[in-house]
Amino acid sequence: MPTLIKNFFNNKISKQINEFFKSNIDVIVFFVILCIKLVSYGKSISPEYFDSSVIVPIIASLLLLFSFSFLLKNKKRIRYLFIIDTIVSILIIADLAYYRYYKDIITVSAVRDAKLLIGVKDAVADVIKINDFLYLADIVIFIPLFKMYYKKINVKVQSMIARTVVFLMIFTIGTVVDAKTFKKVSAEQPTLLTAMSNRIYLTKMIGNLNFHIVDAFNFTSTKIKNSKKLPESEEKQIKSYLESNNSVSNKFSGIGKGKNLIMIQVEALQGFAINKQIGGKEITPNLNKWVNKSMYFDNYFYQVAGGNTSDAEFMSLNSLYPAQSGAAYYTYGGNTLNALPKELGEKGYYTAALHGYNEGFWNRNVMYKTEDFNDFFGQSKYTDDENVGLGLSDKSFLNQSFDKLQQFKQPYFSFLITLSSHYPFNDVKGYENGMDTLDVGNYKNTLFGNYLEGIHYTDKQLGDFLDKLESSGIADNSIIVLYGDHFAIPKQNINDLYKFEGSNSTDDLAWYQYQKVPLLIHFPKDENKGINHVYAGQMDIYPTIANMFNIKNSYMFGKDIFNTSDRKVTFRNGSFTDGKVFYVSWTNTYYDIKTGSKINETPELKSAKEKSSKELEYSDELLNHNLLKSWTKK
Ligand code: GP9
Ligand code: MN
Repeated sequence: MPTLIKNFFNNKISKQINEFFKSNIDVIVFFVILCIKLVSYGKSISPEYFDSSVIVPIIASLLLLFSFSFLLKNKKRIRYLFIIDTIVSILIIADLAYYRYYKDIITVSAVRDAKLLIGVKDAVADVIKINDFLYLADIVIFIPLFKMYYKKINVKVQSMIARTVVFLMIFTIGTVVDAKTFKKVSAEQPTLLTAMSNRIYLTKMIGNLNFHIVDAFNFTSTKIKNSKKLPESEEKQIKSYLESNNSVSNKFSGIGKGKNLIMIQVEALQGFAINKQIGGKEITPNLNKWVNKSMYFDNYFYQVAGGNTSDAEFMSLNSLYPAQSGAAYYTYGGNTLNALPKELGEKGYYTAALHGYNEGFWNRNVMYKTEDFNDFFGQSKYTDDENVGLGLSDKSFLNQSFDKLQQFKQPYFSFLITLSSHYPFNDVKGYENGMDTLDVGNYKNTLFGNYLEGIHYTDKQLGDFLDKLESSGIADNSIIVLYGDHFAIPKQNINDLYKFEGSNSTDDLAWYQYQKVPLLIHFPKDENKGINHVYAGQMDIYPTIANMFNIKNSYMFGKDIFNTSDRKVTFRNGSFTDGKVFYVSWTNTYYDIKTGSKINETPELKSAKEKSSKELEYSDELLNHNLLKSWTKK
């Protein structure tokens, strides 16, 4: 008897499975095909890119897409599958082409800003390969096949209830698996999903399809957020606030007139490394030498947010605050800006950005057009002859950049961004070239120790570059600005830094005091050298340069660094400091910098706090509503 029941059920189940397959063969075939296409895309963009674990999110994203097909039947369903297949296949072809050119993944904002990539149009034909069209071949073959299948075979359509159950099941599995993947990514790199800094890596983690969904989500949510029109009175308020904010000192006004401007943004150069020793050797001997020949600012803060390096660039070139979330370089790629290169360009300067890494990284290929650089020398303009860490070594980058600088028409503005001293600092190949090594003792093979070695390497390359600027006579006719982009030692490793510094306090104030990056301004013949202790930050460099080069830009939130009255550094999270008091926003606490102790809020401090958040809000409104577009119309 039990066997009879078993057989009965077995037969029933196998019959049902059979029926399920028969009536859903179209969904299954398209599912498998798209899986193959997405995996093959992953493999073909570069072997090192492909990691077999990406199959899980690929399947999850397809499950989500395909689950909806169960709600449809017959012709409607085939049409849905056909549309999905076509869209995904075209996306893959576009991604492949974009990758061949930019070594990056296409985004909605890149498509929106496509007009900025006009020079690239000619290259489109080169980057699309005949084989790519194989991604569309199945559509041509399978559509008529399925039409025939449905005509010939009498497929029993499952009931609406059965199909809804299947839909719910598949949709849930897809969502749960995707949610798990996203959770893992956010735990590893908290801002990666919103800032999308490293798109290749993100695609590797979540799959191509999920990447595009997240990207579209980010794009639309900012669009919606910004679609409200700003009341005219508020626009006026922001405008007049900025116009009155713009008080420059008379010091150094016009000192740069006719001179080149060479600006070097150094990857992860932190202030604590300057003039320090370990194992009897200076960590940054070359920069220390140049600190003594320059005007050196030892209370200069990085103010970056979700856009990291790109935020440092954005602030230094625009004196506008970074985006509330994500990276300004993505969100505001299509804005009108009065960036430093644009203003210097209008004064007859030749302007160029130089960085030996993927052109598409941080959306630089788009943003440098928006900022009006005449040229961008990215990875493809450099000979890839030596690698450290992420890519082209600082040694090779700076050597090749020096040769380029010598060819530039003067006066020029050259903006160089280094790369080798990038997290996690564990590639110290540069030492093979007979460079003096640093003995980091107990810190050997720790993140902190690796950083010291890494920044020691970059210091050497910067020293060689600066020395060449000097010996070639370029420095005599240039103002050189050098600064660090952001922290190197993350919060979780900060104790090693405290230990190294012998710092007893480990509170938020202590942490903030280690968020300084060096700023050096070198004048011809080492003029104006000396240490300046003024509290300032990355928002202030453009106003300072503007004053030195006679640029009139009334729409900057920072202040000329030589204007000593009313100094304040506001951070994206609302924290601020005026050099006497430090306000830490996440605990709503004020510290007296001198004594290190907490102090109560006074009406003055409260209004300073409110002013900082007002400023951040104004900057957001200005960018979200692209106010500079109408304000700068001639
Ligand atoms: C790469 C680089 C690194 O182009 O500038 O950016 P980061 O990860 O430091 O923000
Ligand atoms: Mn960086």
